Amino acid sequence: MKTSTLKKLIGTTVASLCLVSVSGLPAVAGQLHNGWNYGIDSFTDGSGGESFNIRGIAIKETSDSVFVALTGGTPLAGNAYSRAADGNIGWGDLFLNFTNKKFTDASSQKSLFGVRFAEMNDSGVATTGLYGNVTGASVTGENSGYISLKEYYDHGFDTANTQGTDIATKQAAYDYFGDTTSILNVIDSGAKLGGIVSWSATDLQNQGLDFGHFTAQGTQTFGFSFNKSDLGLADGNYDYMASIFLECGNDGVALKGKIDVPEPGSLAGLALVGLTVLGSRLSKRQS
Ligand SMILES: [Ca+2]
Ligand SMILES: [Ca+2]
Ligand SMILES: [Ca+2]
Repeated sequence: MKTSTLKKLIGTTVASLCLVSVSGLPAVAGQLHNGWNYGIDSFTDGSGGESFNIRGIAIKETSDSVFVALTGGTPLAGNAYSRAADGNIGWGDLFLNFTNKKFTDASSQKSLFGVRFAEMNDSGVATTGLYGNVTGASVTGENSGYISLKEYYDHGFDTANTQGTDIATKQAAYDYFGDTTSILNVIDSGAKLGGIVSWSATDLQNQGLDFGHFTAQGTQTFGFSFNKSDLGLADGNYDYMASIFLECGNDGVALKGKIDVPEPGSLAGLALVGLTVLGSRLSKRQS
C-alpha cells in the first residue's frame, strides 16, 4: 500500500474519531445515545392532543445506510378525521437539508432531499422513496391545519423545543422555516433516487434505538432506511437539518446531524491495514 493512501486512511480514521467527539456537543447536533442521534420534541405542543403529537426523531447511519425513526401518538397510517379532504391526517414527508441554507431557500432552489414513507399521506410524489432536487409544498389546508407557523404559535404553542432541541425557540423556527410562510410539509416535486425499507419498533430497538432513554417513547414508533449511496454525494462529511411536520402542521420536529460518506473502498482499505499489521506481527513472531 502506498504511504499516501495509508496517510489518507489514517486521516479518515482521525476525522471519524473527531466527528464522534464533536457530535457530542449540543451546539453541533442532537443528542447521541447508543449510535443514534436524537431530536426530542416538546411533549405538549401537539395541537389536538396526543394523536397529533410528535415526541421525537432519531437518525442512525451505518456504513451504507441511513435509518430514521419517529415516535409519538400519530400512527404511520394517520388518524381518521372527517374535516380532512381525504378523511385522514397523518405524517408529512421527511426533509433533509444539506445546504446550510434556510429551509425555504433550499426548497425554492430545489436543493432539498425528501423521503415519502407514509403511503396514506398527501405527498406530491406518487410512491414512497428517497427523492432529490426536492421542492416542498403545503398540504395543511386540505388537512384542517395551520396556514403558517405564526398561526400555530399564536394558538398557544409557543413553548420550548417545539421543533426539537436543535430549533428550540419560536424565533429559531421562524428563521429557518419562515413565520407567515405556509408550512411546507410534503414533497411537491423531485427526482426519485431510490426506495426505502420500512422497520417496526422492534426492528429498530434491535438496532439500538431507545427513545425511552429520553422518556420520549410514544405509543407509535416506526422507521425506515435508505441507501446512503442513493444520495449521490461525493465522499465527505455533510451537515444536515432533518425536519418533518404532520399533514396539518399541528406538530413538527427537526434534527441537526452529520452524514459521513466514505471514500469508495476506504472501508476495505482499513481492513487491509489491519491485515497488514497483523501479518507483520505474525511474521515477526515467527522469525
Ligand atoms: Ca410534540
Ligand atoms: Ca390527509
Ligand atoms: Ca413539535
